[in-house]
Parts: sequence; C-alpha cells; structure tokens
Amino acid sequence: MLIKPDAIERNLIGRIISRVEETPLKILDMKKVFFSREMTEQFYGEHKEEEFYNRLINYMADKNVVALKLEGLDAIKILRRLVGATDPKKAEKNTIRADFGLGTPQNSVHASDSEKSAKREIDFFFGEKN
Ligand code: 3AN
Repeated sequence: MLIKPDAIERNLIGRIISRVEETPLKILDMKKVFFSREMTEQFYGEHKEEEFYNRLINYMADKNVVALKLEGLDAIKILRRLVGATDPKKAEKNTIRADFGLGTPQNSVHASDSEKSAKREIDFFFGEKN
C-alpha cells in the first residue's frame, strides 16, 4: 500500500495507518520514500497508454510517498474494501478514499489489485536492491 502525496501534505499519514490497524492485517515494514520521476514511471508502467497517465505521473513524481508492506489472509480483498473505489466521489461510505480523497489522481492511497502486483510492488519498495 502507498500513502500518496496529497495525504502526506495534509498530515493524514497517522489516520490512514490507524484505519489499516483496525483490520486484521499486519504491517511488516514501512518507509517514507522520495518517488523520483524515474521510479514513478517504472511503478506506473502498465498505465502508459491511459489518457490520465501524464496527469498521474506529474502528480506523483518527485514527491514523498509512504510505502507499507502488509500481510494477512485475503489481504488484497480486505485492503481494497478499506480503500474504496478509485474515484473518491464514487467510493463507498467510510472508506479511506471517500473520507480523505480529493479526486483522481489525488485519491490519497494506492492498493495492489492482485497477488501478482502486490509481489511486484513489495519487491519494488522493499526488495534487496533497496
Ligand atoms: P486503483 O488505484 O483504484 O487500483 P487504477 O489502478 O485503475 O486504480 O489507477 C491507478 C492510479 O491512476 C489511481 N490510483 C489514480 O491515482 C490514477 N487514476 C485512475 N483513473 C484516473 C483518472 N480517470 N484520472 C486521473 N487519474 C486516474
């Protein structure tokens, strides 16, 4: 999971982490990372063809993000439910994005959408090369 710049800028790190701690998921590791333009482009490579790609990169690049390594049964499902829909206006009540998100791409958090992307993203932030 990533806490995005819009949430960091509004001092929401603690409140978002508290929401995660209210689930059965465990926080195995956590760090603040300066997300360079190069890292941002690599991280969001699968969205390169989307019309919102440039907006997304410009919003995320060269800013701090907080990365969390989470573990637990049904972690993807539990986290996606906690986070809510991509667009905060459409996110379900009491979700992180409904409560804190400003719009897209300023939707406060990123959550992996599958086991495969979770593995890739955990390696990206917490792998041996880091
Ligand atoms: P999610 O983060 O809910 O899995 P994705 O994977 O479809 O959503 O999108 C990746 C990121 O791209 C989102 N977190 C959001 O910040 C941004 N994004 C998605 N759709 C839009 C959009 N229509 N306009 C701007 N940014 C978007």
